[in-house]
Amino acid sequence: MKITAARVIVTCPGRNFVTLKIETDQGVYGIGDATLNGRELSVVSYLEDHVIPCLIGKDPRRIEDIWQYLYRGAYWRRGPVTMRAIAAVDVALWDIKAKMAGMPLYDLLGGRSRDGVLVYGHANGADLSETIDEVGRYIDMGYKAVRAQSGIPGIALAYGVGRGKLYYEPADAALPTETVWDTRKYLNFIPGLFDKLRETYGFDVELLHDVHHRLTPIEAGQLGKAVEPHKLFWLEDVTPAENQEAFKLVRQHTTTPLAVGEIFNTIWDCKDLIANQYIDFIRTTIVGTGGVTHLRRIADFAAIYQVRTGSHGATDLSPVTMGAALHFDTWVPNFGIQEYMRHSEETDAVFPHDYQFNDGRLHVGDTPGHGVDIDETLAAKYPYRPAYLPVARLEDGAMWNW
Ligand code: CS2
Ligand code: MG
Repeated sequence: MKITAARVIVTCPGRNFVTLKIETDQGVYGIGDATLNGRELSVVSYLEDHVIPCLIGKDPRRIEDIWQYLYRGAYWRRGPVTMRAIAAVDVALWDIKAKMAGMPLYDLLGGRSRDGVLVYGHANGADLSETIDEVGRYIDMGYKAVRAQSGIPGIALAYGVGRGKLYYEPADAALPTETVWDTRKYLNFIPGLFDKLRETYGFDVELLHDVHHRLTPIEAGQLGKAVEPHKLFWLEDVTPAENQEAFKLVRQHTTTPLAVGEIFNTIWDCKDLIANQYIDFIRTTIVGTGGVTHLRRIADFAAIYQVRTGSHGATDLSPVTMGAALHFDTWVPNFGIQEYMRHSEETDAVFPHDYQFNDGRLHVGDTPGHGVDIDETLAAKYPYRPAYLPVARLEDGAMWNW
């Protein structure tokens, strides 16, 4: 069996997506996602100029060998562009293998561990009262877990707010939007938000919150401590994690569960966080960390330390990643939760899929492969539009983490 062709399809049904389609001499094809929000075209070039020429003629059944070839063989290891390109190839090859086997991907991975995949939705409001109402809206839709992000008094453009309720999308402009951050205002506000949420909805619903890398370790410890009475499912990205050791300090100060990993590329980015049990949930995802082949390694390593998965699932992860992730989640023994920011109707139409939301969980179908396709005719109607993620500055103008 041979790979005969591979193509990159760029489409913008409301937001940009980069998709790889690999074709074989047996007529079976596979689809992988390579979207890197705000830096899409660099992955297109990496695939078209440097990966696809190496794939033609290779046996698509040799997933592991192709993964190692692209990882070790580049000499230049890791990084978001490389690992997304590898992920797209890897997911397309797993799709092909599962189709050839006539099995849904979760079956090929080892079979079902659970009936459905617990997901959390992203409720957001411009202020406290709107955020409370939005969380209620998600609970009414059947969600058992909801992430709450709110506008902060005195902060003009807070992370996670506005630009769409069900379809939140931060990459909003042809050049980066400038936002202003103030840690004091944020820390003064957040515990009160969770007081109100628990008072209104009780303790049965799981609540989550994303700090989006804004705090220092000791500030993160303060926040974790302040929200301990609210029993959060997790606090996410409390501080940047390039220095994994930083989480030791946070951990010393709070029992609020910690999640991190959406910008990690490999197991090396989370090795110490996991082995030292500084975190409770690892948020690496299929598209971010070299596909099913590598995510599986991270999950197995995390299982030894009772760290559970909580894969990133924002709107910039295409339905292809979501489909593959749900098969992974259906199988992986140490599953925690899956993020699920819904895609727009335009996006869903370009990527026909068989997963469905029901009673707080997503359920994969039994279509052989990962169950997601691309309608290329429709995709061609939505040309690429440059879109950047925002940047953040402090009130004195200095750059901060967005
Ligand atoms: C986020 C994302 O989903 C999340 O938890 O942190 O909204 C993130 O900002 C985007 O994926 C960036 O593209
Ligand atoms: Mg996040």
